[in-house]
Amino acid sequence: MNISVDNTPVETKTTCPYCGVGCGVIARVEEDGKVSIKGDPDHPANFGRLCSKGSALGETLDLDGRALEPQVFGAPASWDEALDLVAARFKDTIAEFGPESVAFYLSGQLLTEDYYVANKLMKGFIGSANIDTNSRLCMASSVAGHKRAFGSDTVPGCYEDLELADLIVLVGSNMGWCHPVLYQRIAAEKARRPSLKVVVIDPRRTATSDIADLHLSIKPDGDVALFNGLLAHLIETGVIDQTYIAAHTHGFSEVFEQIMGQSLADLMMQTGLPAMQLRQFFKLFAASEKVVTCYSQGVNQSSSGTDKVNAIINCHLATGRIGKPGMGPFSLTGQPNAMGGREVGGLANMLAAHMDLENPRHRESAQNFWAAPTMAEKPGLKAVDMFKAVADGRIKALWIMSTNPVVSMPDANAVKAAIEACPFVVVSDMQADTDTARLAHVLLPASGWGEKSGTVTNSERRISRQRPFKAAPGSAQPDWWQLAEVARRMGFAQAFAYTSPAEIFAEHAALSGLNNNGSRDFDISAYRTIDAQHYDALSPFQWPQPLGTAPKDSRFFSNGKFYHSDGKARFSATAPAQSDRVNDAFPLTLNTGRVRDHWHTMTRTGKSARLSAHLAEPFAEIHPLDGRDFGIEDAALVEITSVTGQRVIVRALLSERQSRGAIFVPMHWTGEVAPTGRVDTLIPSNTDPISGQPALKSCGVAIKPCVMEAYGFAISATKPTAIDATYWALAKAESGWRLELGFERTMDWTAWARATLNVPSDADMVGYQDQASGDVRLAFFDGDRLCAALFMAHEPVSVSRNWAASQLSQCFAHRNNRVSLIAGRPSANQIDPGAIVCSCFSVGINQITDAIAKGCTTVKAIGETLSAGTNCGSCRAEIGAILAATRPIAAE
Ligand SMILES: Nc1nc2c(c(=O)[nH]1)N[C@H]1C(S)=C(S)[C@@H](COP(=O)(O)OP(=O)(O)OC[C@H]3O[C@@H](n4cnc5c(=O)[nH]c(N)nc54)[C@H](O)[C@@H]3O)O[C@H]1N2
Ligand SMILES: Nc1nc2c(c(=O)[nH]1)N[C@H]1C(S)=C(S)[C@@H](COP(=O)(O)OP(=O)(O)OC[C@H]3O[C@@H](n4cnc5c(=O)[nH]c(N)nc54)[C@H](O)[C@@H]3O)O[C@H]1N2
Ligand code: SF4
Ligand SMILES: [Mo]
Repeated sequence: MNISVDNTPVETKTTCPYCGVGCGVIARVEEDGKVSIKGDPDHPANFGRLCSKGSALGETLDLDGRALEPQVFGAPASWDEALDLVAARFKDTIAEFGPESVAFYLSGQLLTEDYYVANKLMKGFIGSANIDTNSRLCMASSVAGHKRAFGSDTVPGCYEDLELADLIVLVGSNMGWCHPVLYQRIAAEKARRPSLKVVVIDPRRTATSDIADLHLSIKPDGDVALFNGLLAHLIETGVIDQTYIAAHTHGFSEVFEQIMGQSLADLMMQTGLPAMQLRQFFKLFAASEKVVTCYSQGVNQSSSGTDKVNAIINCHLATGRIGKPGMGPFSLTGQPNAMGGREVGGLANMLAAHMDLENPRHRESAQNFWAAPTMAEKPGLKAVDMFKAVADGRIKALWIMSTNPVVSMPDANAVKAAIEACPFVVVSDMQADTDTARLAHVLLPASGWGEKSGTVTNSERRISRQRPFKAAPGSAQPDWWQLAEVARRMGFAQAFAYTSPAEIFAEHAALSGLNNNGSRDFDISAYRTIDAQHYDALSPFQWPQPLGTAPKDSRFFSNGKFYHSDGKARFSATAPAQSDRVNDAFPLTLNTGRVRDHWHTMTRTGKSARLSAHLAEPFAEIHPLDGRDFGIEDAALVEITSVTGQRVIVRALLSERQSRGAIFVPMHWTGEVAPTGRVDTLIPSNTDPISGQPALKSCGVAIKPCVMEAYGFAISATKPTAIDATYWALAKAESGWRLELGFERTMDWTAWARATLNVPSDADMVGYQDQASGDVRLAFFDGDRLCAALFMAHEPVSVSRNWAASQLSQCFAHRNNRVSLIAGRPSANQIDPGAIVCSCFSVGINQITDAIAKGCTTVKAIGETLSAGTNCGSCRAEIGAILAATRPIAAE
């Protein structure tokens, strides 16, 4: 903990644990123990800005649900008991069935030091490469594409390029919601320099498209065809750089053969885009020397993910637009340490320090350096295959760390069944009740953000420190410590005698320089002897930084030199995806991804009421015409099925932002908070043949209305328990919880409410029941305080959610307030904020439309009146959209 000598709280500089932008954060533990958070003005990723998730970090640090002590077969245990058991079971399994019978499944949210230790233990000491991570679901296609093109997994550019570019193309990236601070940097630059053009390529019109000069609503997986079409256009119009191609690349003629001669009609068919838009995009790209193409999961998570990456890179290589200020392909990393995981070789087909597992010289170097007894010699199982091997019994001991595969893997129920059947499962997590942690034989409590110490690397290769500012609760321990303790108990004491992350970082830095001499891109050997004090003080720096050099901001490939043995880059011939996923039985494409204010499986963002208010239940975004065709109304419940045989039930949101023939369902909802909302149960585990990354954005599904006998909404001061309903979705509210409900049969609602909402037996009940309409309204009071309320109806209930949730903190001494609560709407003197738009200041849509009616005509004016949009800015696009939609009415 950081307490200064005179006992006043001090500020700790650390890094945000969410997305790959890697913003610098200043955390301050106040005297009352609360943690206040602000952006670090000196951090080169964000210069003081934070998005809604980053700003709310202080609200996610409570102990609710935290794993506080080790558990062995469901019972509390000491660390010694737990670690001895893990080591013994792994050792015995290896002795009996060989090293390939065990596996680690890790995460891009581990710190580099955790990751380094895990990789060293598995690849050098256990002697298997069965170590894979959720980065397989995230970055694998980019890694494979980079290696194919450059001979190394290198992101060439840096964030500054976005401010130097004349054209930014965002492909399969909802940057406005998923990399918000980078998006704000672009928006600010565009406001300053309107000649900067932005093109968004995404089947949906997202918040990101709101600053786009051109939005291409591409057909799912039309990207390879589009970029091949672009390359053909660049060739035909003489925009390609023949000198660059000749001097620095190989393979152009094969690609040329493949892509030329395609008709426009064909291209229109494959991309689903009108000729005019295609021409507009091609011309813009051709005319803009300084172009950055950013891409994310709409590219990577596809059965043609690697080809998409290479089709994009081909266009940059052919024009020589790479490695120079304001230009280049730019893969946006998702997780805070997706990049760091790749540095330590955290995937099944990599070695450490960007060395190749299949290169005998590299293996030998690593083995000597580690003094390792037995090196893995062949690639291990990639995530999807790893869980298949767990299912069929080839893997008998599995350690899952910092990831929640029961929610996030495709064919999630098959993954769940595999874990359930596995003879020995260890889970290290901060939370005790995640869908995955519940299945652990041994649960190891991990210290989390704010408690642990180490480094992360962001999308622009910048390494920053995560520093602790509070003690870990219970007996939680960092992941590197857990791994090193098990390694020692397995007999590898000397190689894992670490006492601090600083020692691990120094070893990692030393390995990066080993026999390197510029032959590998990743080299941070300048830090190979760093001591604890300098590690503590380490400022963010970009790699590479070889021994004897000072930190400097850098781009790769500015000299036209790549990492294939001949120093040249490669063009790759690419093939458009086969679009055989939809058929008569499953006629719509299921697209999945993220929402603005939640992080993955919500184990942290779900703790913040502010973040939960933006979108409080799982939903499917459906085009209104598809809604009409399938008989689905806005706000109704919809049932989604797929070839996996599973069904998902979520709320329908009809929106013209969605393209026809496809629906979008977010990935965030879990068995903990909305059991019918686990969208990954629908997605079959098809993968990209090169990268092994699953196609998470394009499975065929069927939809139909899910008609319930009764619908409900509840608020409760205490966490509801044992929820018996067909559909439910639980979210945190200020002072309690909110719960959406759907029932296939009616019940005794009073009894249901008392049991589920934990109503004290002596609470006062106020309510009414209308037999004809089926409306039931019940509220329970403990003195002047509201304990719980339940609103039931035959139709989806039209109670103002955020207003109702805010009632949990109100005083109910006055009878009128009780009546208005039962009526489900505010009395005349109260304001109903409506659905929350700005989560930083909890400003709802009704307040915004009210401000518009009172004369606010710009986003800025709304900011000045309500503060909305003035902190992180993530909601500015939505405020703009509300203004646009409201203007005609306001003008009347
Ligand atoms: N708020 C928030 N931010 C996050 C995260 C989070 O959980 N929440 N997670 C982080 C992580 S780990 C990651 S990986 C990133 C992901 O960041 P993004 O990749 O930006 O996010 P996604 O929502 O997964 O998908 C991006 C877009 O791809 C589009 N898409 C789908 N299919 C296609 C296609 O065939 N072609 C094209 N061109 N586009 C397509 C989708 O419509 C979607 O809008 O976000 C990071 N940031
Ligand atoms: N349908 C669909 N599925 C997807 C995606 C998609 O777009 N669509 N995206 C995929 C992508 S890109 C990703 S990255 C994955 C993410 O999916 P997951 O990795 O499964 O999701 P998280 O919720 O981030 O899981 C992190 C877990 O680690 C815990 N944790 C946090 N900090 C620590 C720590 O320091 N140590 C330990 N031991 N535990 C910690 C958290 O409590 C949480 O349980 O989902 C993938 N799945
Ligand atoms: S953009 Fe937001 S989530 Fe991403 S690192 Fe910055 S503050 Fe964190
Ligand atoms: Mo990710």
